[in-house]
Amino acid sequence: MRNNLVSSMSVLAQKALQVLQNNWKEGFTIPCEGLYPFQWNWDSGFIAIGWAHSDMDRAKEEVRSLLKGQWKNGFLPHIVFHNDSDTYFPGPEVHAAYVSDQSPEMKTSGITQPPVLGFVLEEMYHISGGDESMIPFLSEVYDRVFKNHEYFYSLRDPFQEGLVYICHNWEAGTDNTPVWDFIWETFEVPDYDLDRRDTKLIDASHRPTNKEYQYYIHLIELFKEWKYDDKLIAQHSPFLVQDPLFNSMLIASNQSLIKIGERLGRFEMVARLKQWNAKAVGAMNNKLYDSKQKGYVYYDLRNQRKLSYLSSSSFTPLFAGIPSADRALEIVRHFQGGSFSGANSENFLCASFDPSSAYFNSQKYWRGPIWINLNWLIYKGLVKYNFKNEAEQIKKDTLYLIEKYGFYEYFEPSKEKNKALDKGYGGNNFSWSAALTIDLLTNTDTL
Ligand code: 2M8
Repeated sequence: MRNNLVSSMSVLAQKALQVLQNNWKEGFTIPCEGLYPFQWNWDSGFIAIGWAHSDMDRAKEEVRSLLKGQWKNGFLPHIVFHNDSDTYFPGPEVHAAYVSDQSPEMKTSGITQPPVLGFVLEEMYHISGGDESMIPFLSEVYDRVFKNHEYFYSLRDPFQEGLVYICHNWEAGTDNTPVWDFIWETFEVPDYDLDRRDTKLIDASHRPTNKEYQYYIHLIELFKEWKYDDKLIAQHSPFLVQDPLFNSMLIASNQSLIKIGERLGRFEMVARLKQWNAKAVGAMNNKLYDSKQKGYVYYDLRNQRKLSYLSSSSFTPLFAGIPSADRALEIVRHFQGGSFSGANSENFLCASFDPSSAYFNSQKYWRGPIWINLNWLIYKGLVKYNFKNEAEQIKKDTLYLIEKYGFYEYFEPSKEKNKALDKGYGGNNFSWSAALTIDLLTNTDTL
């Protein structure tokens, strides 16, 4: 096992590891002290990759802890509340997952997040150098991750298209991307009492507005009324979107589960994964690719319309090997003197929303700033398609920002604006920024 790589790690990697160690809470890693004090679903996936480089046992424990929150029907919640904390809103009492007859003993939320676990298992195995001692662990968790995919394809794809829907902006992970503005326009919400803690901890102008939070809470209230029943949600939820990032993560995870399943001899599951996956890749290319925008976009399933906006999510199909080589070339032009790089490379890669759009805001959460997990996914995608220069560029930009400011949650894309800054945005000592820095510094990708 290639463990304890840390002794040969750079100073930056060692600082990153220190962030993970400080955020470790006996069995799982919180994303950020105060701001996010519980276990988050896709955060834990990226964090496990970081741990895998120095402490594979912790990486395994991270995954096992997340799976403790799995529901009977295979659903994996976006937050697992192993612990108590009063620094976050909305907590377990607002989510009230217990109203569902599918929820477990453990307190969890009732919405999910991008399904990264399948490919995280493959990354962990790869980081171990294909070590035999990983096999019992992979075998232990495999069926549960498969069950999560089965849940998606049987309960989140009402027209059996191969694309699954998300029913809440928090499921996307890209909480307040301007794309959701067009969904909020389609329904009204009452005034809820908001007990926000985030805006007490972080500059409120960098976070979603209270009006947006009214929508976020309203959707949770509806789901509770429907006891988190997937059929009722599919029939009535005003938010029902086929998201390019979410489906790309599921497809990448399908592919990893296929490889791992073949190694483990789970041939029936592998056959089903292959069927789902072939349909999913076809549907991504036929339905979600926008040839005018030259990128993968969003489909509003409730209102039957394409939402043709580019965000960093639009490039994540590269990670899952979804586009053809020609299409990949078309996509990558956004990084070569295109809107994301700026005509003369004015921006660091990669803004979370199209910098040429009127909705772009370089400081506000998922409406423009750079996020390290998206950069990591795009970097890996560029490597996969052999775009060496662009892959080097995004890696260089990522490490530059981290090295200059520290392990912030998000960063300013404009090079000009960065000249006047002395920090990143959002929370500091943020776990996935640290974990993926370790991976970028020690990864074995061949460029
Ligand atoms: C952010 O989302 C949470 C809700 O899940 C929040 O703002 O309260 C997002 O950036 C999400 O992608 C991330 O998983 C979570 C924890 O880091 O924070």
